[in-house]
This record gives sequence, C-alpha cells and structure tokens, in this order.
Amino acid sequence: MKTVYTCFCTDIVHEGHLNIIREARERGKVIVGALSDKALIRYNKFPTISQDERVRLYRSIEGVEEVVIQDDAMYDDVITLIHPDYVLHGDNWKEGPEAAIREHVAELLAQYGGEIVDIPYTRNEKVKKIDLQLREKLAMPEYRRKRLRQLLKMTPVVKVMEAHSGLTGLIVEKTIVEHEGRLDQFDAMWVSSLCDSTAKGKPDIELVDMTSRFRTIDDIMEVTTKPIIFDGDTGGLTEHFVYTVRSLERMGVSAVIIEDKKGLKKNSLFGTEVAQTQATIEEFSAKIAAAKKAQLTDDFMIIARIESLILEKGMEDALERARAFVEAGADGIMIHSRKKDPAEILAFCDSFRSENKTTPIVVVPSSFNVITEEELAQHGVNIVIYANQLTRSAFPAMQQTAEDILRYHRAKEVDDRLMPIKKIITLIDEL
Ligand code: SPV
Ligand code: MG
Repeated sequence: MKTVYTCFCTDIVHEGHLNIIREARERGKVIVGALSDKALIRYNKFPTISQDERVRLYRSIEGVEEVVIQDDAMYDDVITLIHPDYVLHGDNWKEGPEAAIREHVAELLAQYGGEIVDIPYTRNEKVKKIDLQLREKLAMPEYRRKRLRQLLKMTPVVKVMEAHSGLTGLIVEKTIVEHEGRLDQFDAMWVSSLCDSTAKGKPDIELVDMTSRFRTIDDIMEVTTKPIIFDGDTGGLTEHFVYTVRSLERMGVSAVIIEDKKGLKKNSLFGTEVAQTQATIEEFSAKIAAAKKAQLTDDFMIIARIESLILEKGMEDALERARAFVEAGADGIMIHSRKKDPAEILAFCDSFRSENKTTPIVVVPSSFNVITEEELAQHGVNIVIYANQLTRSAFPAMQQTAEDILRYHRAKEVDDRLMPIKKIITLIDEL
C-alpha cells in the first residue's frame, strides 16, 4: 500500500480539500498534515481555530487515516518521518512564494523516488465565498484585537511594519518573501505618529488630531486583517486618554504605546536637540493606571514607552521607570534609543529581563538597525517595530520622479522604474 501525504492549513474544509482527499485515497493510505500555529503564522493566514481543533477537524474527514503536525512550511520533518510515495497539493502552489516550497518538496522526494501530484485548484463561487468569509472573520474587531496577545504566545518575536494608509496597510498585509528556504511575512502594523503626520504633510507634534488618526486606522482596517499597534504619542491629558483607549478597543486595535513625556512632544529622533520634558514617574504611572481602569476588554494592551535613554537620563532612570510603569499596570515596555550601537538597548533588556521574565519588551530599531530580530529576541525582546521605513523609501522615490518629469517634460524617462499599472490594480482586491 502506497502512502499519500497532503498538508492542510485551513480552518474550514470545503470541496477543494475533499477533492484532494478523494484523489489521495485513490493512490493509497492518506496522511494529512496539520500545519502548526507557528508555521501558519509565519507565512499563511492566521488561524481562527486552535491547532488541536484543526487536527480534530481533519481527522473527521472520511478517508483520512492519520493526522500529523507539520511544524515547518518546508516539509522536511514530515517527509523524513513519513517517506510518502506521493505528496498531493492544489496546483496553486506552482506560483508565488509557495513555489519555493514545491521546489523544496520535489528535491526531498527525488532523494528516494517520491512524487508530487498537483491537483487542479478548485475555483468556484462557493470556495471563493468561504475564503472571503474567513478573511472577514479575521478583520472583525473582536478577532483582530486579541491577535497581538495570541502572537506574543505563539512566536518568539512579533515583527511589525509601519502603515499609514490603505495602500501601505495592503503592503504590510500581503508581502511574503522566500529567503534562504524560509517564508516570512509581517505579523502586525504600527500606526506611527511620525508617518501618519508626514503623510498629511504635518509635523510630528501631536498636531494631527485623534479623529484624523482614527480615520487612518479605519482606512487600514477596511482592507487588512493584521493586528494594529497605535502610536498614541504622550496620550495627551489623562482625562482624554481614557476615552482614546475605549475608542481604540472598540475599533479592534490591539495595543497603544504612550511615551513618558509632557508638553509639546517632538519626535524622539531629535534626541536632546529639542527641549523635551519627561513626565514624572508619578504622573505617567497615574495615566497608565487610569487607562487600565477604563479599558473594557482583556485583549487590549497599554504599553509604556520610556524616553530616558533618548533624553540621556541614564540606565537606572529607565529601569526605575520600567518597574514603576509595570506596577501601575502597563502590559508592556517600549525602550527607545537613537544610538547607532544597540549596546544601551541590550543592556536595558538584559537588566529588565533579569528581574522581570514576562512583561513584553518592544523596540524600534531605526537607529540601531544593524541588529537582527533574532539577536534582539535573545535579549528578551518580544516585539520589533519597523517604524518609518515604508515612508522613507516612498518619499525619495516620489520626489525623484517629480523632479525627472519636470526635467524632461515627459514621463518616458521615469517609466522603467515605475510599477506597471496592472500590478498596482491587482494589489487592490475587488469584491
Ligand atoms: C513613530 O514612529 O512615530 C515613533 C517612533 O514614535 S520614533 O519615530 O522612532 O520616535
Ligand atoms: Mg511617534
């Protein structure tokens, strides 16, 4: 009897999957792989049901003899374990980033004479609707909001990219790369005050009002499903911040980060070049405590951002604040630095972790950009935010195009470096 293996990464079994099982049964004993949560979130859809529920679901399909956990999108473990004669998959994996998986599976099977069978992908209105419904479920506030806390449990480091519009949201939502045999995507989005303000042509000084910032979140939420971390600046007056927290929760935002400054806030990357006043530990702790009291769901997170290293107040001050803010109820600590060398960030993380093993640490490596996510995670960092790189890449590209069209009095010279209109159009989903 031949062994047939197919890997599922779905929360709903539809006729496309049943078709694969039917084809598999004709060839031998059917073993289904359930892609683990860890592997799923790396490159595919976020699960709406648990790993155990998925295993039970696949086991209940008639003709499935066994279900195993597949812990890596690349199949190495399961192929070593099972040595299947056939690996079945929808033929949609011949294109896009999944083609790298198919190629790798082909190499593994070639070592002992196994075979890939590509099953024509079932494309009909019913299947399309089910896919769409799953996506919509993930976009709903109650699912989206809790997803950051879920991610913190599931993955060693949550990778977050800046978004400030529907389009940049789509880029964060959909970009998947294959590199050195691994697939990767971003886990969440950062609605940066700097980039949100810059997109509106305004300085990053809490000038763009909350209604306008919420409008940006709404634009992003309309076209994405990934969780959102909101840059709440100083949070403003405590009496106002408690309302902001409720609004963010209701919208389905997962977390707000507020920084321990008061008065006219300017961007931290100015460092000590501009006068900035740090709130006292008591003042900022009171703001956190009031916001935690106002919060209604258990999902939402209020993260305290410490500016002591930016303002050159020293490591001890930063650590003292971290202790106090956690005591006041903060669900996480963001520590910021504008040094190129990550040493002071790592020193903070090591000290904080030696006394606090669980409170998530967030970092924004804009200046200390030589360090990798993995190295940061080794020092106890849980969330890495790429806070402004999309804006900073788009801005010079747009400026250069504008200059060149003025220079040549036509657009031909710039066309080679522009994205074809068709490609832009296909990034945008139509119902
Ligand atoms: C932002 O993105 O607006 C931030 C991070 O607050 S930073 O610009 O590095 O201060
Ligand atoms: Mg900011």
